[in-house]
Amino acid sequence: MSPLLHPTDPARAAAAAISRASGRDHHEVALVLGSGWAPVVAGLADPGTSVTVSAADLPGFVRPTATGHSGTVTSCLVDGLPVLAVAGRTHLYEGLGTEAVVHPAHVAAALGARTLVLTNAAGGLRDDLAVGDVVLLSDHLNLTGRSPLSGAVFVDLVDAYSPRLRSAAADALVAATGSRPAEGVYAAMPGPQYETPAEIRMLRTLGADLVGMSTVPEVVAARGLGLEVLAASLVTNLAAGVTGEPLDHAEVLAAGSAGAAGLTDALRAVLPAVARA
Ligand code: 8IG
Repeated sequence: MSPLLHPTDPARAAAAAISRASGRDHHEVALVLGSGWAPVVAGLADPGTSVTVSAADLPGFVRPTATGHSGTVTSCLVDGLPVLAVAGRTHLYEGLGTEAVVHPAHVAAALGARTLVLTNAAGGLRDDLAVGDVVLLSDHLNLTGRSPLSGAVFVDLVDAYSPRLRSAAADALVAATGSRPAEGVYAAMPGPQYETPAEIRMLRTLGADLVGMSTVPEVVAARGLGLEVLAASLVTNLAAGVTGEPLDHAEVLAAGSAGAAGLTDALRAVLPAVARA
């Protein structure tokens, strides 16, 4: 099916600049690294294949404001596969609009990527989730009240989180880490405040397993652009009211960094697997 959306002009310009800087005009997979995942860029690339551009030097990217988001765009090979890794996403709560939030998805499409891999840090809502777990998203609840689409752009979101890619990623993770990742439904909240305990009870009642402030706009745009999507959350906290403890952003980020070594191995296994799937 031909896509309902086409990459924006700034995304095409950014893609052209990335191709020029890297000497690669095609990137098979684009990867967006959320909080806690950014350190993996250093260990992801096949040695000597990595070219990093500051996001600030590329059209359409805005300087990230949240702590833990570095704002770099790296072209590299992962097990021979051309990958674009964007570290430092824009969030809805920054107030810069949905276009800035979904820009990496548009750049991915402009670079010819077939697959977008989105990562984030999230609060765990389900009893069997623990801090440090990687959870593959199976679906979402868009509770942001926002859409990156406007006009009569009726994007289908059944199987938005590709079952094919989830299965390939899960098998790759079993091989790389010895354990099969859980799957879960991600609820996107506008933020930037964390939830109240009553909101957490509400989210559980609604069927959410994870809660965060990102990813969903990018998924919506990516599906409109015709990209296949894989998304993964790193559980960095048990959501407010699950433990009764207050949530601290610094502690949430520290939990993210602690898991980074394992995440590099996980992504080095998953990216080629989803590209071959
Ligand atoms: I990391 O508990 C992370 N991001 N809304 N709630 C929301 N976003 C988050 C949370 C959380 N943890």
